[in-house]
Amino acid sequence: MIGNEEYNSYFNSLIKGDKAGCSAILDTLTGRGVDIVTIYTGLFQKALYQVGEYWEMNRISVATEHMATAITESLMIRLQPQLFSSDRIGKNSVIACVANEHHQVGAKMVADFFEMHGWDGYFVGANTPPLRSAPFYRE
Ligand code: B12
Repeated sequence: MIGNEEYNSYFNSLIKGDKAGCSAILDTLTGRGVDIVTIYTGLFQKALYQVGEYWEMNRISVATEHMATAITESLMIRLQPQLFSSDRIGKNSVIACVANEHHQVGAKMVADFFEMHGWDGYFVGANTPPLRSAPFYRE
């Protein structure tokens, strides 16, 4: 559970570019045992949706929106060790954003949810050309 006050404090830190402040709130949440799905959707996703609204209303610049996304991606990386703690179940998933799709945070979250459930989730990234155009790897 993430309280309103905690969320607001995170959001304000995020749009000010206060990485340390965001990181401290994340530490408080993980220390309290808040699960990754709640953190991803109830903190990171919620805040990025609000960033989108602020951008649409011209309350923040494109630069601020980029910065908020970069901070979010760095915080997601900090949670990676927890994602790999579950037993592997021998299944693979490949998650890619189609060509010209530059929004990659949501798709990366999906790949991370697979990891959490024991899959090997390969996240290929934004703006991926059709995979049929080349093999993954050729000897
Ligand atoms: C950050 C951002 C960007 C960044 C992305 C950088 C990055 N590293 O990803 C950049 C600067 C590239 C960008 C560009 C643009 N953006 Co933008 N962007 C955003 C913003 C603020 C956050 C996106 C995000 O990460 N959300 C958080 C994630 C976690 O949420 P999510 O993507 O919805 O993902 C969840 C679910 O949807 C689902 N999901 C997502 N993918 C998948 C895939 C599968 C397989 C499954 C099962 C589920 C799933 O699971 C996820 C986890 O719950 C949004 C605001 C918003 N409402 O999202 C605008 C937003 C999406 N952008 C918008 C726009 C207009 C643009 C641009 C056209 C702006 C422009 N004029 O250039 C370009 C388009 C670029 C392109 N060709 O793709 C609009 C889209 C409006 C619309 N209705 O289409 C939004 C909504 C902003 C707004 N309020 O107007 N953007």
